[in-house]
Amino acid sequence: MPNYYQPEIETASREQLLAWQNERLVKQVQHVWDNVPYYRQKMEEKGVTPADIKSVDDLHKLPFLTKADLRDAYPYGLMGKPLSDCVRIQSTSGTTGRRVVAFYTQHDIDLWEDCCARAIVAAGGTREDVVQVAYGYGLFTGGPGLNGGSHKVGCLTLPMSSGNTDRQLQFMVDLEATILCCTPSYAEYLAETIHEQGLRDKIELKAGIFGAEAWSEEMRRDIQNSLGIKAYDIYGLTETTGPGVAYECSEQTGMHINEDHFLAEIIDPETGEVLPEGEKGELVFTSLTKEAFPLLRYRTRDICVLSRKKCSCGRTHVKMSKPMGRSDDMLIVKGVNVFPSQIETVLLEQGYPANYQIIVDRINHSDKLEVLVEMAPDKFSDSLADIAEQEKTLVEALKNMLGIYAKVKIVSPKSITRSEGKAVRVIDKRKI
Ligand code: DLL
Repeated sequence: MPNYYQPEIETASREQLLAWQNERLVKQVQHVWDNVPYYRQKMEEKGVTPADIKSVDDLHKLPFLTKADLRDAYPYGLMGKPLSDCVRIQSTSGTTGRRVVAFYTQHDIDLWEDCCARAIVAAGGTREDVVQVAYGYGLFTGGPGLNGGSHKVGCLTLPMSSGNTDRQLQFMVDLEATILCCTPSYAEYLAETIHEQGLRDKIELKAGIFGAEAWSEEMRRDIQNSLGIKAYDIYGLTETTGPGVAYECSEQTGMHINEDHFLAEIIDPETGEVLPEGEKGELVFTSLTKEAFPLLRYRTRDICVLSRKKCSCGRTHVKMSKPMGRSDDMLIVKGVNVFPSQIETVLLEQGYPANYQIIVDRINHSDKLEVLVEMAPDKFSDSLADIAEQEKTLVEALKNMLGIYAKVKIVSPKSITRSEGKAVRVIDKRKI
């Protein structure tokens, strides 16, 4: 059984990593030039040829790819291999426009599963573990990615998919699952149900690998306390394979990017200018090893910060901060940028659960922001005056965080729909 902690790669020196990246980049650019006419044309329009790309230092010369390009080229226009070499597709849910369909050769799947295996190992996983995969299976990359990674580590894998909460808990208890993989919002829901059903002492979980949506440090604390586990973040997107592009280690201070497969840049989302390490901006990925869907300089729209600070786990790969939400998740309310994650931080800091709904509307030509939040059990009160006081405190805390007024309504426990996959926190009525 291979060991998916790969110190020769994961703790490689910066020079060694750069050497791999340089070699792979040159090869990948040639592969794309030869096989993806859509991107070749973009390079030609910019006056760049493969001969101009000799190392990572030349990356900035390449054109960006955006979600709009993916739509333009849908479904087959960005493929780097003939269909006969491909064995799988995965796809996004298509909530923000046309679906993204990504293609994989068997080699692509192997490398993707290696990346997910590294994530499981970094969360303490070994072949002794029982991994409950409660991400959706099917077109969504979450289930298949972690499933494959878990097999590679040699864990006993429970391919639960998302939903059917009672069945999840039955298997979790009966098969003594030790690692739970799902969205953080579903982890919250499972934790809530575990407590309601008095199962807290019957579960053996030690770790969770949670991602696919933005979640705050406060939510991490909440889940860790309520399940008695360590909660690790995992990041990825369909366009770049799926989960496992980056994952957290024991330090829990950001996610190591699998730099031997993905080159990361941070750019200014307005100007496209590459920003120095430590500055906040849009994350851009170049896949160095993918064959079937080899995206170069793909703009993720996720806003984060990269850091090369030494990590206590020994891994040398660059770390990305938790994405602060996608640039297209960002709401502009009365001209002010509002990220749902900022609202979540305030609610959890004030002791409310992570069950909330953000409603934005435009009434009489003016934007209105409203936040519905469930009453916290330990703050429960029947007194309207008490509730009004609690709402007032939240309004003030939100104003401090966002700089604008948000109406707050405290609603009954369990009245906001729970999520089994990615939570839908925002209803923007201005777009309906
Ligand atoms: O969500 C892949 C995935 C599955 C990642 C399971 C982790 C775990 P998509 O459906 O294509 O793929 O959505 C990708 O989700 O651009 C981010 O905006 C967001 N996202 C993914 N992971 C995180 C995370 C999967 N850990 C989009 N924190 C990305 C915040 C995340 N946002």
